[in-house]
Amino acid sequence: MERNWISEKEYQDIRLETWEGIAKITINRPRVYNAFRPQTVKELIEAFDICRERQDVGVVVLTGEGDKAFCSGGDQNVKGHGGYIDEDGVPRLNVLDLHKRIRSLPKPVVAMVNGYAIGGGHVLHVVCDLTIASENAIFGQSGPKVGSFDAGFGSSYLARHVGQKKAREIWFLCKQYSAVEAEKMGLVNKVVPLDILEEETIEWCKIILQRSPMALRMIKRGLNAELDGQAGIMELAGDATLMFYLMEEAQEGRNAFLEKRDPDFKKFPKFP
Ligand code: S0N
Repeated sequence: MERNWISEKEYQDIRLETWEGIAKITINRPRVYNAFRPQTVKELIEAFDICRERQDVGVVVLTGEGDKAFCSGGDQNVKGHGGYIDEDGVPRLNVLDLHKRIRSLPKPVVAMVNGYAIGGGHVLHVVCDLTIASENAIFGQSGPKVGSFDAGFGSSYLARHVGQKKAREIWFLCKQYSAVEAEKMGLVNKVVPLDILEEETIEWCKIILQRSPMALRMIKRGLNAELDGQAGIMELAGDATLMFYLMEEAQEGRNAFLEKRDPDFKKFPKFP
């Protein structure tokens, strides 16, 4: 089915488009298999921030341009001393900030993997909430082969998906895995032919959009909190406060203060 995606903003390295509650963020550097440079990551962070603020967006899809690659990780052409270097000459590893954004986004993020997901590109799909892959997708880490590693989400969260032994195999050997192998090891939710990849992803998104946004938000927070320590608890607790603000009980405290009277909390139920 033809979809009229609406382009939300002009970027150099990515596209941000929306359609009926779904935001699609596409890494648009097919010449380098959608490898990212600091500028790409800067734009991705901004796009995810826009998706967070937008009331009409309920789910975000992350993908790569073309049929060869989802993302091949850091752009090796701009790797210098201390990180990846753009025109400003400053070395950066700002992709870690992107990982945090994806994880914190209080809306589901679906990786639509349309080819290679390698190195830092593999980590990007690992940090997404769900992964739908095309049959030609290939997964793997390459860091120890090309002089890098991600000992953060890219290894610890990966191990939560596939187990410790498999995570160590993936990192120590730097082998590549087919979409079917990735699905078998719990790294991917579903594998479909490339020509229906977007169709299938949209179907999943449409189902997600029918679910309660607050329930999805709290589930994502809870699943993260178990792994993210105090930072995860902070986000879960922040949403509990958000819900409390919506209750008359919290409003009574604020109203009493503004009306310069004692609050009357006695009328509120003390649930067993
Ligand atoms: C993807 C591979 C396996 C595809 O092989 P294939 O099909 O033989 O195609 P190629 O001819 O190799 O590639 C096609 C064209 O694309 C260019 N290209 C591919 N990948 C990159 C890249 N990463 N950077 C720059 N260019 C790339 C090729 O050069 C080729 O161009 P032309 O036609 O002009 O020759 C194969 O391409 C491959 O192995 N790619 C490299 C994968 C890789 O090693 N990526 C980098 C891994 N490291 C990172 O991602 C860094 C991680 C990181 O920054 C980090 C650090 C700490 C914490 C977190 C992270 C994080 O990112 O998560």
